[in-house]
Amino acid sequence: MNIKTPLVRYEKNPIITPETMPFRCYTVMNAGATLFEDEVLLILRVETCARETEFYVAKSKDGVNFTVSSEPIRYPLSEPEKRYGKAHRFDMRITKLEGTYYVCHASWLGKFGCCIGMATTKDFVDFEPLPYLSEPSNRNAVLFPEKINGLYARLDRPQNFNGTGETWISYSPDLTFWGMSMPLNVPYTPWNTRKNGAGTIPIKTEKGWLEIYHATSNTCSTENYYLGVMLLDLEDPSKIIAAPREFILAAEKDYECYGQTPNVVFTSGAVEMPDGTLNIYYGAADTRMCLARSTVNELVEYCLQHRL
Ligand code: BMA
Repeated sequence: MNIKTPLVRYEKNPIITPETMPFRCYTVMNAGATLFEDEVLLILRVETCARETEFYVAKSKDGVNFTVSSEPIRYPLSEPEKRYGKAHRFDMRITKLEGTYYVCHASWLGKFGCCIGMATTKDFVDFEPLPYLSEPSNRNAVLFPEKINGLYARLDRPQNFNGTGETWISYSPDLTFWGMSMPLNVPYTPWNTRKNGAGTIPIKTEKGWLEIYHATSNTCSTENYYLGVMLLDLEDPSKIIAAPREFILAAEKDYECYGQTPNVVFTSGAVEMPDGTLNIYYGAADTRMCLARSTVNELVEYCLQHRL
């Protein structure tokens, strides 16, 4: 397949695979991404061949060729983990806010279910967990890069009993107490009827917050993941200004269709490069890391031209 999209896949995808990692592992995927000290920094989700998950930092000057650290990050336990054991943490997102880096991720706390965990870091070596996890079932938390009307704001995706889930927004004065929760009414199209959840950190533009998200729908054999894009109101991001009907990325290349979980494209981070290119990093088939490119302007215009 060669579906037209406002994104351009990097021609040498995938950019990081289990085979190119500096140690033996099963998968490398769903990395959070940010700019740190003039380099693109990814926090990779790495599964060992025992299927245990750790986070590893990878750095790159050009956003394509990455050097992966040999040790996983040091990340102390939150209070619920001290009591019940380390959660299965996965899918890190990285937000720079007021000079500090905040990370949000899923924390699967055994029989209690999937919660949201958060931590701060200044150097991506030492991480300080916020003491408490969210209640289950929730994941795909993405912290906005600035306060909105004086409050921290985050998108997340609570899960319903039947496995479906929609993106919500919540606010907090202190990153501990969250409320004023409101679902985003992402219009249903045949590719996003099962789940949709935030992907990248929202990017502030004059026209609104630009957000690249994932969404799923079932075929007779698999749950397929897609990437979509939307523009949210600057003052009240629970209001969608534009959410084009068409996906911007579907699993169609071999490296997106074959692997641990077939037909998955899943983003947790994008970085605007000094030349204006927007590098969108995404996990493919829950097995390897890939790159697609666009620009913020192009995606904003795409949203506005294809608004419902
Ligand atoms: C979601 C998350 C992602 C994963 C995706 C596809 O629920 O767990 O980490 O990439 O499923 O398996």
